[in-house]
Amino acid sequence: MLQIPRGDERRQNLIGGQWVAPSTEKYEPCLNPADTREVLGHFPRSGAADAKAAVDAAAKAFAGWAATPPPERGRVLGRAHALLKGKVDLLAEALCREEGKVFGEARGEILKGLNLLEYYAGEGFRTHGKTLPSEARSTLTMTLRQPVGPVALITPWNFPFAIPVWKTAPALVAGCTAVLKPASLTPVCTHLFAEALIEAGLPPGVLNIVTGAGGSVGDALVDDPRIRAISFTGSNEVGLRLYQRAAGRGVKVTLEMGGKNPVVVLDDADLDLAAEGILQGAFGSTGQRCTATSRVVATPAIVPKLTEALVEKARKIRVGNGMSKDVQMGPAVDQSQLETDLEAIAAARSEGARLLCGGERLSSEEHRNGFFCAPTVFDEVEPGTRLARDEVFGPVLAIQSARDFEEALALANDVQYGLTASIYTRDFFAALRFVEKAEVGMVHVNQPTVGGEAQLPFGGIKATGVGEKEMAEEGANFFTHLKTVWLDYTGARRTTNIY
Ligand code: UN1
Repeated sequence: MLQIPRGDERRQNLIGGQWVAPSTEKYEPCLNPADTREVLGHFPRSGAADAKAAVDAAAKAFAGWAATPPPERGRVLGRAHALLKGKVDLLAEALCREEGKVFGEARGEILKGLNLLEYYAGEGFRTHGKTLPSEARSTLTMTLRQPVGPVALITPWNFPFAIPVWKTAPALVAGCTAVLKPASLTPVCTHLFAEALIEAGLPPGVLNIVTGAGGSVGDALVDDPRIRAISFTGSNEVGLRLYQRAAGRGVKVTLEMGGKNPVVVLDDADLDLAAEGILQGAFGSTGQRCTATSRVVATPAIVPKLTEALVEKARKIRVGNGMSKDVQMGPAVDQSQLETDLEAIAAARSEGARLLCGGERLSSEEHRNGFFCAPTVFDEVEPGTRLARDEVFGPVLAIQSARDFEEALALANDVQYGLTASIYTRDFFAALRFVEKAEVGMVHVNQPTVGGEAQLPFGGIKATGVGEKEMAEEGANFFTHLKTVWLDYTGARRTTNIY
């Protein structure tokens, strides 16, 4: 029976199929960032000993789970999907209240997580290697996919349901056991997901959950010699530190980190379509999305009208508690993220960008108990300034002008990140040239920069991504290694030298 935790409720870590108290005996409250008087339970602030106990459980469960036929592993995910499908509104409410995104967006995230569960449930039937020809006669050569072992999954606060699902489901269907560390700020949806998996018949120890700080729990997981792969989504700073630690042990890592995603708008674009898409990308999820639109690069004939439309619409966005029906944008996730947003705004002003709307914390009666920043738009954002290059992870949009398509493309690529990019144009040739030349892992034409689909590989290049893409077949492949097999059925001494 899934329920959103009550304020005074204590949740525990999931280790070896049991909910157990942390060795530290410490807990921290999960607060609603739209109204911090609202508490969604208290969650363990665990330590390294709890991480170790979780790895013990994952290591113990590995042989049995790896030997379970893949279709059977997939069926567990399928049953969890069936259970959660009837709970979309409850899950969306939990998500809205723990992370702050508005109810409609929260619902969208839950549905996306469910699509991923559905997809990976079927992947149990499709996990495959290849048969390939051999140089030798009467020899069958092929590859087998085998689970790498127990793995660590470290997830961020901004997609508290979809990202835990998109790492856990492929790991489990691939035959790995896992220790999942959700972000300390947003553990609720992860717990509800785990409860559904248990009810669906997931054997003890196959998925373990430990909440706590990255510095203690995360590092203990990354350093544990039994953890054979690590999947991380979060900041560049943490991701790269984790990568260095993991490199010392030579284990597989996939990192999905920052973005500074541009939307290029050419003179011939459909203005309304472009404005809508940009607003959705920039202010949806309060801009707290690695795929968020943080830059607009537009050519001369469309810049004035586009800017006017964006500012007019941004001013009208209703900001507030995402559980209220007419609210369109929620809060920053916590005080620290709000400060980051306000610092980025101050830096942009001091570097000469022109503030067109927003730019401040909202502090009226309905905003007083949350971390609300107004939707903010700047133009005259010079290349090389912080707002042109650094990820904010908040509702702050930078508009830049470009002479023509070539300059727009150059500006679009002029950042360290490479997650996603979009172009609005009716010019087929410009669109395809952008698809070819945009230095990103995912590109959209006449669409916002955000989003992803279960069956489509997700991830970035340059400073955004390391390792295999997530979701789709690639997402499950990361959790396997490929074994190459020669089966010789000549029954005689070999004459062909295959070496
Ligand atoms: C989306 O845009 O729907 O952390 C997904 C993030 C990304 C997920 C974005 N890993 O924002």
